[in-house]
Amino acid sequence: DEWTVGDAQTWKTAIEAEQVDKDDVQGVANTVVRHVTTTLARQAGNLDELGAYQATALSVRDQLLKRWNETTSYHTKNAPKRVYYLSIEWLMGRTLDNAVLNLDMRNTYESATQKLGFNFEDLLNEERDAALGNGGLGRLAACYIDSMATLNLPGWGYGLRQLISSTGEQLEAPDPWLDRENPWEIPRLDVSYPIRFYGRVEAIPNSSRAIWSGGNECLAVAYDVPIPGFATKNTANLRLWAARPIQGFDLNSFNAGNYEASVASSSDAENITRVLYPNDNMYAGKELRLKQQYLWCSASLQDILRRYQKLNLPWDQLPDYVVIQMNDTHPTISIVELMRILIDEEEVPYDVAWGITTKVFAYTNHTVLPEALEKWPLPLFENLLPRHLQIIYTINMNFLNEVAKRFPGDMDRIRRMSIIEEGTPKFVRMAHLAIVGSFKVNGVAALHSQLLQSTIFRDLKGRDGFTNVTNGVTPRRWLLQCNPRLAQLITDTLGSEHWLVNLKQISQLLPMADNAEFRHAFREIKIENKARLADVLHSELGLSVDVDSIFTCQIKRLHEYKRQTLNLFGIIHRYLRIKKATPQERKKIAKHTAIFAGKAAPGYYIAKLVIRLIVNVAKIVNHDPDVGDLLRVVFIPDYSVSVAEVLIPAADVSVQISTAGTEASGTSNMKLGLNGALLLGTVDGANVEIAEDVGEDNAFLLGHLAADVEAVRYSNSYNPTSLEERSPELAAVFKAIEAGTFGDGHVYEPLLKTIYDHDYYLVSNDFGSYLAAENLVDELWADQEEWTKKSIRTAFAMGSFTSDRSVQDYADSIWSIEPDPVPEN
Ligand code: B1H
Repeated sequence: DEWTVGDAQTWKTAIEAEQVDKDDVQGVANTVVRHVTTTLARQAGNLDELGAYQATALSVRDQLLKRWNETTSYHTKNAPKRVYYLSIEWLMGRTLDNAVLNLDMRNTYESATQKLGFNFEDLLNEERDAALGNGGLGRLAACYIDSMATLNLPGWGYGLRQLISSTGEQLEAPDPWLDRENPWEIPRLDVSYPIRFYGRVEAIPNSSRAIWSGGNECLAVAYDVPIPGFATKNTANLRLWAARPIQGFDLNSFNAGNYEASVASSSDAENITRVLYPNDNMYAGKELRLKQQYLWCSASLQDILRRYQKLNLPWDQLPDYVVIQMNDTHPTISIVELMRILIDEEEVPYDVAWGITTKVFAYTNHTVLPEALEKWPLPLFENLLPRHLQIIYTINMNFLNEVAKRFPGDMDRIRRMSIIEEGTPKFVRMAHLAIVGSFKVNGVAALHSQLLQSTIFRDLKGRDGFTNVTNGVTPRRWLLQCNPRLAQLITDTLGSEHWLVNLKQISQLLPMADNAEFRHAFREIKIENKARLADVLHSELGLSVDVDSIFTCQIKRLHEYKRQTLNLFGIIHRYLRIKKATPQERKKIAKHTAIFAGKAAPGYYIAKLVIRLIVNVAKIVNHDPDVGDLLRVVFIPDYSVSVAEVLIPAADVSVQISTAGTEASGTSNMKLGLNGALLLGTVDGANVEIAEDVGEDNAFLLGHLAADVEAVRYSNSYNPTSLEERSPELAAVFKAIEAGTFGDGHVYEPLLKTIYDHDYYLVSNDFGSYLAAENLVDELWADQEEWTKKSIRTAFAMGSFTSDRSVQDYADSIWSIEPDPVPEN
């Protein structure tokens, strides 16, 4: 057996000696203390909570790595077809709690750390979030790799190891999340690949090959993050790449006394992967970003191909062993990189290489917003990746020839479909390249996938090339971990924990909506979660909120299309109503706590203004004696996965009010629904499927439909009516803002002007409908039993929105891969 060196029995005994039984509290304590004394070189007397967290994390990591080793060696021997999920963002959040839950060792670790003198919850709070992402797209990747491991699907994730994420309004300094040792990543200094930028290309006569040389080279070095599945030995791997200089430290410069020069090449290279671009749904054509994308894609492909080459099979069988899922267009250059490696380095003929490549890649689109679609200025692209541009020209020529055959003389169609956009400068359209190079393209919710085919990609892929895979979220983090009491109630009522890997089963609990005792238990849990959030708001922000008020939650990136404004203007409308009401009338007004959380991209001026207005409205409303406890407005700074874990279980209402046709899916709608929040939303993204499953009686739908948006938008621009005519209520709200009710009235002019003028996102057109839906919310709240029924019906109708279902859909309809569980010995 090639996997054995030396004496097999010695190895086996040594590995088994490290084994800790999952219920063995003393055994776990031993491993924690071993890390305290020998890894951290500390003792009981000088161990603070951070140290105790680190030692605990290292002990858990040992458990994960054992399983990781077993998984990789088993899969190496078995050589199943694997999926590689390429995502430039991985919004993982914290790991410790999730890991001990997946290992079924939470109680054991809780007891062991307790016995060592620490409170486990406090240790959990020492961990920094791994925030290698901005919003839904990055968090989706994190949920998917959790499900891949849980479903025993052979697969790895590939990403970039960004050191800092540039953030929005709230944190002025970038967030250096890696300034402490990160116990969850394993540097693999031996796994590295050379990456070239710039340089020149020489054609090789009488072949499609070329030699790309010169320019700059650096190294991509691997860092591995083990990803445990729930209740399985299978442990997936997330491999993150960091840029390093190829020669490292320049000793000659150092010895010559030039210290700066000796480290310059080193820090230049390291800068390539240093920052996470902070945009969400917004393309910013920066050269450094294209460098990041190429480094990540090239390193991942070299890694994947090296693994394949160990099988000693011909290249044309690659698609039987490898499928690469592209999370949006950010990894599209990997299509061209595979072509380049096959043609230039492996001497595979062009047509054969193209046949292989187009059986390996699949592309997920996450947005129809034009400002988010990647298109690289051709001169920038050509300068950085000259050989890749040549290959793109060939791909495009072959593609357009086919189009011309199918639609003779249709030059306009050819112009629309081309991978190269004409103009000065020209652009490389990455979505077109991704579609042409993939065997499957999918959208992320039913409505979104329809819109892709009927609008932005109408011309590009007919037939069976398009499909839908509706997004999902992992119920381990988004229910078991964040809402342990609700999870326990479900387990107790169903009599098993199996729902955690088969979420459909919670639908068996739907009839419990009619059980008064169950409703009581369910409501108590919601109130307890609200109280936990209220405590945090009080201690962190000095704010008191009433747990008997309706907690409405809009938690997502700040973006005009998501319409935090609609919510905010609704709050101002409510405030004006309270101010006008008599004390008698006030008694009838439902109490609201409006919670916002989310970041704005640093350069997104209007989004920053919205945050400013929310914060200033909060300052006035929260301290106005006329308001009393009828209304609170909360903006939570530094939104993160960990903050979401506290907010989501406490929400009564899930606010999902994007302009119809703009939000591809949304995923906070799923997390909030699963935790019993009623949907207050537009007919957009996955809201459509959620409303269908929970039943329209149990949700509050509002606003214009996607099919009508274009006409209303057109009319806003070309047959303009006054705001007063479109919405008298909104006109009154604007007057209050302009009068300086919330301070610096003139500051908000640019924000208000977007709505006065074109109102591209239909805020004024949907405002009346929004207020009407809110009135229904308030009415229902007055009947707590009815409310709880709908809340229960919502939570237990969410069985489809698990990432296990999504990933299974991908495995069946796109990846064609099978589970390959590591045998229990
Ligand atoms: C989503 C993005 C996105 N769609 C470009 N598109 C980015 C686009 O840095 N960039 O250039 C970053 C992010 N993110 C979101 O994906 C959608 O808006 C959500 O509706 C969806 O739920 C989520 C996951 O599919």
